[in-house]
Amino acid sequence: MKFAHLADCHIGGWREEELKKLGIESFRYAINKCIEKNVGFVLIAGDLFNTSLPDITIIKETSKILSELKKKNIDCYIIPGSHDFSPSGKTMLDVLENSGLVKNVFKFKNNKLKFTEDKTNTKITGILGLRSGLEKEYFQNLEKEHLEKEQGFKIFMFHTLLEEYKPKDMESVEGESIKNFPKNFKYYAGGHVHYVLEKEFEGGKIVYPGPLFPNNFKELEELKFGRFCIVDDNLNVKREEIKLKTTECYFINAENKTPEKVEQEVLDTIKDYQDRIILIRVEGTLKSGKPSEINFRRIHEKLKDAYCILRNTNKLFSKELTEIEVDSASTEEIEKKVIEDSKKEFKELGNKELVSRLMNALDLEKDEGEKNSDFETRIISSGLDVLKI
Ligand SMILES: [Mn+2]
Repeated sequence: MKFAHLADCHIGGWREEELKKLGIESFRYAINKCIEKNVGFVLIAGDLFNTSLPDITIIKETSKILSELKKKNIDCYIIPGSHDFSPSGKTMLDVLENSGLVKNVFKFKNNKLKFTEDKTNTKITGILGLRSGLEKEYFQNLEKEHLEKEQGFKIFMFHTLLEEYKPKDMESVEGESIKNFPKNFKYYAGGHVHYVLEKEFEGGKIVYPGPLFPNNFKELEELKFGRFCIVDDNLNVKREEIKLKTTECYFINAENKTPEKVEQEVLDTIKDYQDRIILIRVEGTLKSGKPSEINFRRIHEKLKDAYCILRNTNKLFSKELTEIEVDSASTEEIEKKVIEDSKKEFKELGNKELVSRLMNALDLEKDEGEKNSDFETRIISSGLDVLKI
């Protein structure tokens, strides 16, 4: 018996259409592979979708792909992840479950978890993931004895950061200790932490497969492509790599250079870009001018045969803007100080009051179920109102 373990598919993520498409294509690839390899069942350890109420086309495609599994009589078991819930607790996964495409194995009542048994006699259960690690409460109250005593090949699914195995960039985040997990399971199918891990635990294995497709710039940089696992009943974990496109990463040091020089350096450095995902990270403090003066439109035109170009300029600064010292405490005070110190930067806007009013007008939260495009329109018109345009 073999089974597949996927996690963090984040279908519908990415703003760029090309990458959104790769997200869903990675899911299609993985499910086809599961069918081809004749797995007994499929596990998805949280974050199937990127948002609780994904776009209708995303739901349509996803359910079509899942129905291929169903046709082959391969069951798909899920737990909801931190991205799968709206603030009021709604999730699209309920729709998929009601239509018989997936089975949610998080069945928790009176501090007890129930097992779901697959036709391969595998017994599966698990605890969902919530935002900010709020699933902690379930782990604390969980009665483990009956879970540990249950006989047979058992799988525990979770969507939680493990205190004992934190990746470097999550060291300050509080996780859940593996000590609070029920023991005597053969396989612990993890999700949530977008990295690859495999550890022995009490005669079983704890595995994070990594995201099915990288979900942001940094993940694309580090992981390059998505992946999942196929596991056999001897707990041999085979990593399946989903290389639909080649990702090329470029680092450009902008320290003490002009925007024109940086632009030229980007163009001179990037050679192989045909049909590839190109990541450009530019860092440093410019000798003169502003980051916005680097003509990325020209770069995009020159590299138009790339599959997709992404840039990261989070650590690119101009001299004028780097040296604002703020020691005030409240957000309002910090904003006031920054506005005061940078007023020559936005002299086009007129006065300071206008800048703070504009900041307030743009400080809107997306409503539950509001479409991205509607949200954008609302923000833009709110800003235009202030500017009286
Ligand atoms: Mn995730």
